[in-house]
Amino acid sequence: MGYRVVVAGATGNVGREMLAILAEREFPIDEIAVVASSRSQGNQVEFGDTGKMLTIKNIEHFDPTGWDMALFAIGSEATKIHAPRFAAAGCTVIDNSSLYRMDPDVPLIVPEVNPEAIDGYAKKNIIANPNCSTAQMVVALKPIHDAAKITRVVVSTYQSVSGAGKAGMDELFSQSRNIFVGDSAEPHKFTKQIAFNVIPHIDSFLDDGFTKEEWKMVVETKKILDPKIKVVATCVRVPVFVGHSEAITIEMENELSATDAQKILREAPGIMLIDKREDGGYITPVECVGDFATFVSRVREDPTVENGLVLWCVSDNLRKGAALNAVQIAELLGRRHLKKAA
Ligand code: 11C
Repeated sequence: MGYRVVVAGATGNVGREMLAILAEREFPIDEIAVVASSRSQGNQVEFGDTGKMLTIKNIEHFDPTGWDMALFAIGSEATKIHAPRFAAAGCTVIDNSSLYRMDPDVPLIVPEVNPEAIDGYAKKNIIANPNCSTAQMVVALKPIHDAAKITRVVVSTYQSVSGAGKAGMDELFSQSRNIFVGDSAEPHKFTKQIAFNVIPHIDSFLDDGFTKEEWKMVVETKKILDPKIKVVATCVRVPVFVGHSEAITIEMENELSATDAQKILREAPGIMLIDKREDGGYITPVECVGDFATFVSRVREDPTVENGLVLWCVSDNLRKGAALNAVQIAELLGRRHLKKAA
């Protein structure tokens, strides 16, 4: 016996990936419903590559009673309206927005890192999925933290335009083309030209000069991995369609050589170590698209501190950073709590 599953926001980048990954991983489903705003009502989406077409229903009129779980990818405003309604009807919400991530009554889960935290989900019947740049970083940090106790992390990100939705991808495509043919490269979605450029600004600015994206990496890492770890981030948008990259500098309480770190990372769940120390012996974002793994390359010792490592981490932001992590949470919820499927 399988689950009755709802995907909310099935027309967006993340919602489409959720459907694809549910199908790819053969998540046990008895019935699936796709819901979105009234604008998309009646449109059809394919359930992954199964050939099965699903008709989108209006979320406003959808009754979640009797549905086991809903994967939400609809943004914070719509989530605020619908997540409590679904949760109260007994349908567990796995939410990809930032709305509930720091709520103490809502677990923020990366299954490779803090699976046990899901046990508190029943307080609100909502489970939060982290920001994409946090998710891949904590997967890479977890085995190193277990081995040598991380005290401080300095991270610079190189984030793809798909993190800003389809409009971000369209802007990179049209600006690149326009620049080639001599047309206007005026920005609309981003604050500056993104084609052939990089922008050190993701999400809104806070009073201390950091951006909200940078703040999320700090507070979400503390909630998922360890509240004692100090994190400072610089988040940058780069002209890449899919795949976020991160240069991560780590300080630890105990010594851990680069060779030992490589060994630990090679064995760690969710990680693919590609680290050959030769031309091309590392991963780049175009190579990780469509993959489930968090890739780690260029592991080396930091000679400027007593116990330090530096590494390069790349993952498909629409998968591990969003849809895959949400489906892994659904699998974890099923295994630990619902126990319905065989
Ligand atoms: C980006 N990380 O790349 C953002 C997208 O809090 O879930 C995801 C924002 C979030 O723009």
